[in-house]
Amino acid sequence: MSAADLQDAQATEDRSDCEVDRGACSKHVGSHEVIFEITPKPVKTMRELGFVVMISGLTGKGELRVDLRMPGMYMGKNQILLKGDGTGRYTGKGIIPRCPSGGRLWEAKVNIPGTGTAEFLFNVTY
Ligand SMILES: [Cu+2]
Repeated sequence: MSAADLQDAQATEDRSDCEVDRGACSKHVGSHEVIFEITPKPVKTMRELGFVVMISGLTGKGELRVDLRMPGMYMGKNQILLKGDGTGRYTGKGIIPRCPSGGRLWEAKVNIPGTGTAEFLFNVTY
């Protein structure tokens, strides 16, 4: 496959890096493992969703902020606050709006205090 062919294939292929309908996704940020999950599945727009983030080594009872956005399109500010239970598990609820152009790719940016962010790219279902 030529470089141009490869580029074409990448432009049309699914850009998600988290198959959120199949289970939890995991990334490493600094020394932390960050596990991200949304329920119920399939993950649909315009309904209340449960967000769960588990972070190894961050066991506070404070709040964790998740920013939801569509890559390349402003869909309004959508921040979800997750509450820690003291074991590294953070839970909260939020809604993903319907995209007027039918786009399905969303990014959840998990803000980890003092460390940075973990980004998860996933598709929603209509
Ligand atoms: Cu959109």
